[in-house]
Amino acid sequence: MSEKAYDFQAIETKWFEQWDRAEVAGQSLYRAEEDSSKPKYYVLEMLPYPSGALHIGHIRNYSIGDALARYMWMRGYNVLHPMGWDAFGLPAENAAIANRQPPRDWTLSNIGKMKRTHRRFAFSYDWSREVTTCDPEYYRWNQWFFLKMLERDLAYRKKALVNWCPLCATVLANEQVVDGCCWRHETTPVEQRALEQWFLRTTHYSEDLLNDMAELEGKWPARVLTMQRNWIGRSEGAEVEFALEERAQNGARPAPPSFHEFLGGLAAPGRALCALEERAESIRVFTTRIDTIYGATCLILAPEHPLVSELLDGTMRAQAKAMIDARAAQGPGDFEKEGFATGLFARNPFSGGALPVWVGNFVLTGYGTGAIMAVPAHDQRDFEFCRKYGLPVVPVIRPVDGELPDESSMEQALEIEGVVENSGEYSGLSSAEARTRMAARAERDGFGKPAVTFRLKDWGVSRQRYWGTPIPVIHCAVDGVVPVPEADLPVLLPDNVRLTGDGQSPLASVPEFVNVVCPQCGGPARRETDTMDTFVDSSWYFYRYCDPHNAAQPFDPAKIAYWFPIDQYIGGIEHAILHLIYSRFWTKMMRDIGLVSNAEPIRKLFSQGMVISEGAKMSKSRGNVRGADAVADKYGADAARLFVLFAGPPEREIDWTDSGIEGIVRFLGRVYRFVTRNVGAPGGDGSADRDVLRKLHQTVKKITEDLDTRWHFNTSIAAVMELLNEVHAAEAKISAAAMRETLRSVTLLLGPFAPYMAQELWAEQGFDGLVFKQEWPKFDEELARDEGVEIVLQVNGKVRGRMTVPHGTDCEELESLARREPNVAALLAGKAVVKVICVAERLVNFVVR
Ligand code: ANZ
Ligand code: ZN
Repeated sequence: MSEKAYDFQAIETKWFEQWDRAEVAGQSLYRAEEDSSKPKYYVLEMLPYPSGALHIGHIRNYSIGDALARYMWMRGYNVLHPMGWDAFGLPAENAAIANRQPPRDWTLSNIGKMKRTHRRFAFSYDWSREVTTCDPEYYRWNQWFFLKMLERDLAYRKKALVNWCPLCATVLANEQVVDGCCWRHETTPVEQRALEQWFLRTTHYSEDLLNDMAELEGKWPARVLTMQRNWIGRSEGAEVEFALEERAQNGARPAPPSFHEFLGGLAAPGRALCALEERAESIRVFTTRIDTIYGATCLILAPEHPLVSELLDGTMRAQAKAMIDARAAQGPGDFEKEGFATGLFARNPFSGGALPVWVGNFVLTGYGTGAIMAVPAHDQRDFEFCRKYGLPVVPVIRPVDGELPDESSMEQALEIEGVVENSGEYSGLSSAEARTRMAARAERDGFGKPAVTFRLKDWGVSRQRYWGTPIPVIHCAVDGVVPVPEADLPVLLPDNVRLTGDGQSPLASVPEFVNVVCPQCGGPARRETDTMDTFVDSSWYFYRYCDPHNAAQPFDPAKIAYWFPIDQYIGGIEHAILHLIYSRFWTKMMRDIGLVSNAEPIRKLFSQGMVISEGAKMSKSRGNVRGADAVADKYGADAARLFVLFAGPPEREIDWTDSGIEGIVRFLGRVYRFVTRNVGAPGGDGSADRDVLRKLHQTVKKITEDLDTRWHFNTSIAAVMELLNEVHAAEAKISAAAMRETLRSVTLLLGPFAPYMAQELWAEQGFDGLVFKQEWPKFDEELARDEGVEIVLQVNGKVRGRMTVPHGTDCEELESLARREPNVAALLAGKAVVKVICVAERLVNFVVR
């Protein structure tokens, strides 16, 4: 054979056409086996949103998954490697408004384009399992799951705040709120409106979601686990009930106690401060520091707290409402603490003191009980609030080896665990001990209990949008909310819906969709017009891949039992929280329905780093987006794949540079020319065989171990480059047999990373079949061991000894090692060395006088 130039276009086109013909004929090359005796391996990359084009960041994600899939095939696994489309969502709707193209058409045409790119890159997907979430065959199961959750009280409806633009007269998604204003009306502040919304009870699984993370330890990135832990946010503490004091008869409020009365109350537990009768109402607070309860100086309600509307007058209700609006407009982040006194008082069940009840903007609704006891001496937020409004600060915790701080000189809260003081019978106890005893006492006396609270909230899934899964319920004036009977699924999303963006909820304007007959009473009823959050689609799509065409169930549980859990999931860190929490929730729900037996969907998770371009995140506005097709046109798909794997460790950010990929193209050219000129060549004398084969087996060993454990694709590829350099240098001295083994192995080693090149070289060597269906090369431990090389030691040309040194030891180093050999050292003693003759890897000869 004679050397050929590397023409990636010709090579990639040739194999693409050949492989694509098989694909079109329905003989997917990468089909997972249904009934296999091989061990299974499920490798998955996060499915893309069909925005229209893949960029080089996507290519990185898929190249990692693809390398792994191909490698596992070569290692003899039955590999499942599917791909699909997260096809519902707002961009399709916006594009439709902008170009008057129906969302379905826009989405499907984008999918077509992106799939072509996927194929061109030769990603090894089993396309017979493709899942498109906007397909009724898929989303009907979203609806089915929704009904199952409704039956189990895991789906429910409640009023919740949504973003509302008064000019659009419509609900806005969070991402449509820009600096507190509507994205289309930049000077119109977004309001919060309470609408009936559907929720999924993720909080039912708070404890499970947290505890089952033990199983993921070491298999998921630590920072993802930390983010999830914080998101779930378990806090242990106690709930305590503070009885409300009765209002004075004529509506006048009792005068607040003087500070001395207040302290008197503290000092004498149980003593009533005001001679007022207690009413049944009370305020329940959640605290993690019940040990500080003698230092509580007021109670603070969230402005949304039910007592605000129950007990307060119109002026105060309006004040609370203004607080809610201001906070919503403000969004997260630091804000000035504000509050007002309600005139109500509540009794501290431990000290008996009467505490004023306030409303405060920093108390959150939906966390704990939505009310707190403020302990300004020991909680910084409370300290700031109480100082601002002149409320007393009462220290009750001292450092173990220190004094109780002096209230008047405190400049900030003393947030410590310590020894409890001024706390009646609990004085002198450690914080921890006091907490246990106080919680027990609260429980015994019926005014509280130990309690756990979670930051995790239920998942609001209602979207006032068109392009999503219709929520399968019907509203009837007689029967209320009526589930759509299972037999009537799917509730089809109507086509040809006018999307004007003028503020009308799109489905509400389709009478054929809205007007239905109530399944229970047969009377006229209205269909729900909200659609589901698209995170629903991505919460279980990977189960559907296992049985994608099942028309009777979401999937056959037996198939899940074989394939699950996913062995390796690969995706961006931006999905560390929501997508993965929802997926874990969905699995637990399906387990409780009896569909799956695994508690967790994903055994191992990998979050790849971003690809930036010229030092900046890729974005349209910067004009530095590297489209996958443009890169493949210019450099080839193999080069693009190798680049994203080679440019750095896979978890790190890498920078796209033209010079970087040009280097990769040169490397591929060298490989190609080397192999083509040596295939069938007569071969050299074999004097380099031993060294070359050692290097080859070392390389196979290194790459195998890298792929099994560390995924250092970059160092794996570097090892192939290094091997090639060495073989190149010894080219003329390699026997034909050793050359054959070397070329074959190098080809297989490249298989997972550069599939076109590998396939071409495979064929050039006269082999049949697909590279990824070949067995991964084995290495000979013995050969791979670097036992070093034996060097002959001479003095004046006479052999005086031998020594073993590492391969590649240079002459300078050889000389100094040789001088230290005892025999040589003895012979050199007292003599003048006139010359040192050194042949690397062979001998050192000292010429002496
Ligand atoms: C009294 C107290 C004294 C508190 C003290 C802390 C320190 P984590 O750990 O985050 O769960 N809290 C309770 N519900 C709240 C709500 N809805 N909005 C704002 N704050 C709330 O925090 C629990 C603590 O946060 C609770 O313990 C409560 O303040 C406050 F020296 O009670 B603590
Ligand atoms: Zn009815």
